[in-house]
Amino acid sequence: MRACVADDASKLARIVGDFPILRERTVRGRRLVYLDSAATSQKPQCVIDALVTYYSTYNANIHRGVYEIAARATDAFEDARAKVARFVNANPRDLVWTRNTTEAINLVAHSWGGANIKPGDVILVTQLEHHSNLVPWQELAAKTGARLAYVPVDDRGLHVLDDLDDLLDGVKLVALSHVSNTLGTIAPLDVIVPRAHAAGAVVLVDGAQAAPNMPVDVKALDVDFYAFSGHKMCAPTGIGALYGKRALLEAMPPFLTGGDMIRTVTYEGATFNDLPWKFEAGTSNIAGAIGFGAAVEYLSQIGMEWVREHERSLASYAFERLRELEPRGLVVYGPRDPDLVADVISFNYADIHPHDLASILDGEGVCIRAGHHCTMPLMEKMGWPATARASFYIYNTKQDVDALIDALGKAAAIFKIGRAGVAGALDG
Ligand code: 7TS
Repeated sequence: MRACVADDASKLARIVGDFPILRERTVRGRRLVYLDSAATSQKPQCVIDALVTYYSTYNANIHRGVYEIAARATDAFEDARAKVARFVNANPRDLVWTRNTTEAINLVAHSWGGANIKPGDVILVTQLEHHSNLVPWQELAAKTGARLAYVPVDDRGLHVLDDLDDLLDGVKLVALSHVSNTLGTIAPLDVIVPRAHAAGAVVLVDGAQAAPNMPVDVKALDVDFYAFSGHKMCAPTGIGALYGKRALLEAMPPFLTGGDMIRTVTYEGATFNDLPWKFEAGTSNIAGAIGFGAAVEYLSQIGMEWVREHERSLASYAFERLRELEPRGLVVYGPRDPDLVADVISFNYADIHPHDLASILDGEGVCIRAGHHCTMPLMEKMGWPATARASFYIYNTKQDVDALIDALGKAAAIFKIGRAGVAGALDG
């Protein structure tokens, strides 16, 4: 297996070299410039190797076989859990494998929510949630007769906390994203979590965009639940995790039932397994979990402080370069401050539709996302039909930002964007 990371001055070049798709892939003869890691990250060779090694040398089901490769698969699966738990400073018993963040949140909504949310209860979310941290609560509220309330965000996408104590009055659950996938806003958890607890609420944090990009310590954050996805942090798709405080997880009924999550079954009924397996019904994504373990090991070698600093400096450079296009109608949304945002920058360019922009950029080998980013209520509140979004990760460079700016220049030429940012008014 190739060593993944060097900690010398050429660290970034070595990181890029760890990703075969970035090393080898071209798009229409151009270098692949991947600026869509908020959707899913690329995978380093060590993660690919971990999958290949599992499938080619010890593929077997877990928690049941007595033979050697089954024992090895079980050890690797549980070892991966320990690695992912350590990555967020959790005890492995408190870390449940899920398919992704969405499933982790649904697990809490069905299990904890079903047992604890009653008619008239209030669930507090924010105005910038991804649909995955909104629709499960809307459904739970509709089923139980509870109500949703919203922490507002201002025009820059920053949380408005002036009325937080009023909003928290009588709230049972606060569910919010650590980092917004549309605007990059980092939530002030240090303010919200203690005040939510003081008001008697349980706090669930959607960490899909935070766990990949910054150090996360669930104990220091003192959150009750923390959900995240492997695929946004170098791991395969189809594997995610839910951290929960032990007492809450112990008290929760199973989400799905069937094999692996039971202790005993009779014709009359069943008793359930210990944590975390009580929540892992059926054959798990064994390869995915092993790949997730390899991914967090890789990220830990790089260092999450370095990841945060690297993305801060890329964001800072991108804000500076994008500002050059502002006289021609480029608008950057969100806080526009590298200290307040994580991995994403949303923007629009004059009156070019973001989907057209994304297609033109694709022609230049630059991958960005366009659309509502699964935050339709936020887009409606802000009055944006859609935005273009560039997102950065460990392997992106300032050259990638330059490639984005050059490609935006091509789009401006195609749409004849003039100085005032008006299509058809090209002024050279
Ligand atoms: N929460 C946030 C904040 C997200 O950004 C996403 C995915 C999810 C939840 C759901 O994650 P999943 O792994 O369960 O799908 N966000 C995006 C995105 O911004 N572009 O594609 C997926």
